[in-house]
Amino acid sequence: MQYQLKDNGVAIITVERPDKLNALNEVVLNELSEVFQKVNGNQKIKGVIITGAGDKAFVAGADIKELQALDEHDGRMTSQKGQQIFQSIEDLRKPVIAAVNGYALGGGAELAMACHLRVASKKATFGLPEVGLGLIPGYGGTQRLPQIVGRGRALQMILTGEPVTAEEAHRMGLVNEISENALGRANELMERILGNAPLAVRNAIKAVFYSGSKQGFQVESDTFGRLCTTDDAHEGMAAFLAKREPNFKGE
Ligand code: CO8
Repeated sequence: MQYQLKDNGVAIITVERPDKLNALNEVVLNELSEVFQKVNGNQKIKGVIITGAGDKAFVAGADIKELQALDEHDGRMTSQKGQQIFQSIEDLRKPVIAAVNGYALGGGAELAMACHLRVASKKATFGLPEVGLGLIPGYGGTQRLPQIVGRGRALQMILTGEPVTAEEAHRMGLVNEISENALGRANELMERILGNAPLAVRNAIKAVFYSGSKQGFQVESDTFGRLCTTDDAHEGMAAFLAKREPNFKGE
């Protein structure tokens, strides 16, 4: 895995196992876990972009060779471990964008789904082929995909195991945008997001993840109220009324 922190506070994480199309083995999963713990605790990091090394794959899934050796207990534990790591990505209160540059299959599609936004290259494909291996998605795919694209489309992908093209994924809302240069576009989107008030961005991510739950509206209004008292909200509204650019400090 490669990790780069840019001057603008954006961390670029590149899953790199080129000979295996960046498939997630235990080593790579552990690296992902560690890097997201660091990202969470590092104030200098404002946002994260995840991509895959090379021009063929984002991540072609969990490593099938490792899956082959699992018994019931280890299978459950491995699934739970991956779920926790991916949950820590979704729970990060800094924007996380997947720049999907090729195959996003199985655990790779699930990794992309745990990110807040997905930008795909034209040749990207998304699929959950696990049923063809006698398995089901185990890193959150049965839960996140229906939330993103609806139950019918999710079941079609999960039950047929057939991949969808970037265009199809875009049509069904699985990817936000398609671009000739997914990483470049992910960087542009990140810049745009980071130009907004940091506390507002952070809390917007949090509030959106309560959508569909009973507390969602309460979380929204409580959060709205708290943000009303921040310096950045005072600055943002004053700047609008004075017809000038805001200068946000994240306070
Ligand atoms: N695991 C291990 N090795 C892989 C994987 C993978 N997921 N994907 C590709 N590779 C390896 C190939 O075995 C090959 O290795 P080698 O050169 O040593 O033979 C190398 O990468 C290149 O792959 P191909 O030669 O197959 O490349 P092609 O261009 O011909 O095909 C494909 C590309 C279509 C992407 C093909 O490689 C493929 O179908 N890969 C498997 C995709 C897949 O089924 N992914 C889902 C895996 S299961 C999963 O992700 C479960 C997640 C939940 C786990 C829960 C924990 C318990």
